[in-house]
Amino acid sequence: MKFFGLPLFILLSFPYLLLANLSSDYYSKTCPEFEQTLVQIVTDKQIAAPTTAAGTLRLFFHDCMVDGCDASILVASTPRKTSERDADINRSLPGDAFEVVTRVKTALELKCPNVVSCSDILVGATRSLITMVGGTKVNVKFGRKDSLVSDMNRVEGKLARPNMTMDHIISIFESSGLTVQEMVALVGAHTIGFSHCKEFASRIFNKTGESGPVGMNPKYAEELRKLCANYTKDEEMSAFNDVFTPGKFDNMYYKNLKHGYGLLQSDHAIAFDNRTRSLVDLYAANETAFFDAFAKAMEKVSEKNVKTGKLGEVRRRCDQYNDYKG
Ligand code: HEM
Ligand SMILES: *[C@@H]1O[C@H](CO)[C@@H](O)[C@H](O)[C@H]1NC(C)=O
Ligand SMILES: *[C@@H]1O[C@H](CO)[C@@H](O)[C@H](O)[C@H]1NC(C)=O
Ligand SMILES: *[C@@H]1O[C@H](CO)[C@@H](O)[C@H](O)[C@H]1NC(C)=O
Ligand SMILES: *[C@@H]1O[C@H](CO)[C@@H](O)[C@H](O)[C@H]1NC(C)=O
Ligand SMILES: *[C@@H]1O[C@H](CO)[C@@H](O)[C@H](O)[C@H]1NC(C)=O
Ligand SMILES: *[C@@H]1O[C@H](CO)[C@@H](O)[C@H](O)[C@H]1NC(C)=O
Ligand SMILES: CC(=O)N[C@H]1CO[C@H](CO)[C@@H](O)[C@@H]1O
Repeated sequence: MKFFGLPLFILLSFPYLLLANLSSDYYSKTCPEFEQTLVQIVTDKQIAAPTTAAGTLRLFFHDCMVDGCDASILVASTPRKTSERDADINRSLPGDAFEVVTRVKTALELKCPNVVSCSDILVGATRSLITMVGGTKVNVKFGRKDSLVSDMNRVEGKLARPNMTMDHIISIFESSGLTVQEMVALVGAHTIGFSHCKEFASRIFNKTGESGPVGMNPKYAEELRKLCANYTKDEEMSAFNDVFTPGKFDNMYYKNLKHGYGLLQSDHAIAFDNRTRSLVDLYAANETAFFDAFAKAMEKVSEKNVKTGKLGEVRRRCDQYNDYKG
């Protein structure tokens, strides 16, 4: 039976084009080498550049919070349009994370051209890197398409900043459909990686509270002041987010917060706000509880709002739309 020349079953299945339709074995027939190639390249990269894991996890989060995981953050700006990755908040996203995605994409284009999306590569790489640095297994699915849009102006208000109030931060997560509990679990990502001095300078240089600057452990604050002494001249100066186990994905982040070793104002605040404190206590006491909550929340972030079917494309180059004309 035909209707305007289209088989009826295509019309009837149209609503499914609008629904996320992801699966764990999405590429098993179209690109059987997908998993093995991705894991190999990501592993090599992490060994050569150990900051890759944290950088990639942050890149994943920033991509997915703005219109779903769709690789919109990977698109380069053009003279006519400033893309997401050049929004102010993205300026410190690290080159290693972009590079690991590009390397996987280049390898996969040789093995199965035009099949694997850049957004799936970023999600898969993030999943593998988390376990590589000691973290939990996250069961991510595949089948996302890459966005046809990337706009700097779509970023504002979708990502929290360290100097925001807890009300504001919670409302940002809630407007993305994430609960307070999911927020506290996700911020546990700050168990790895680092922050530039300017992100916490006002805590260590300006305000002084009872036990050191704004609740910070005084010795810790002193060390940070030394480390960041020149930060206005040298913008690269940074400190580990988790001062005790900086490269390991564990629950040390939450333990730190209780004792004034939270680096960002927002980190410190979640250990003392009524709505979040009991969750921080739970994750500090029970790493399994943290890992379970983190994995569930990350799976949710990786699936919400994604584009499948005709709502996106499989980009040939992660930094350009396929119809890019220069
Ligand atoms: C309250 C919400 C959050 C705020 C205010 C926040 C803010 C920040 C800031 C300011 C930095 C330092 C960036 C730099 O100086 O280069 C940072 C780093 C980082 N953030 Fe967050 N973040 C939040 C939540 C998250 C979440 C939910 C994730 C992931 C699930 C995440 C993952 C990371 C990672 C891995 C780094 C280290 C990046 C690196 O070492 O290159 N953050 N965050
Ligand atoms: C959705 O997934 C199912 C099961 O894998 C598949 O049969 C169907 O063709 C998919 N639909 C679309 C629109 O991708
Ligand atoms: C928070 O930080 C941003 C950028 O770092 C700055 O533009 C803004 O004025 C700050 N807000 C407050 C309330 O300090
Ligand atoms: C400290 O406060 C002063 C005045 O409010 C401001 O000009 C300066 O930039 C602040 N310094 C830091 C490190 O935040
Ligand atoms: C800061 O800069 C001064 C002069 O440029 C230099 O003597 C000092 O060693 C620097 N300190 C740090 C911690 O980099
Ligand atoms: C926390 O909750 C208690 C009791 O509900 C209340 O008295 C207190 O003001 C709250 N503190 C903050 C910082 O909201
Ligand atoms: C830690 O959390 C896990 C997962 O929620 C739970 O099964 C376990 O009983 C908890 N352990 C303790 C000691 O409370
Ligand atoms: C990694 C990356 O693309 N960073 C860009 C973020 O934005 C600044 C400012 O526009 C660019 O210079 C960086 O290249």
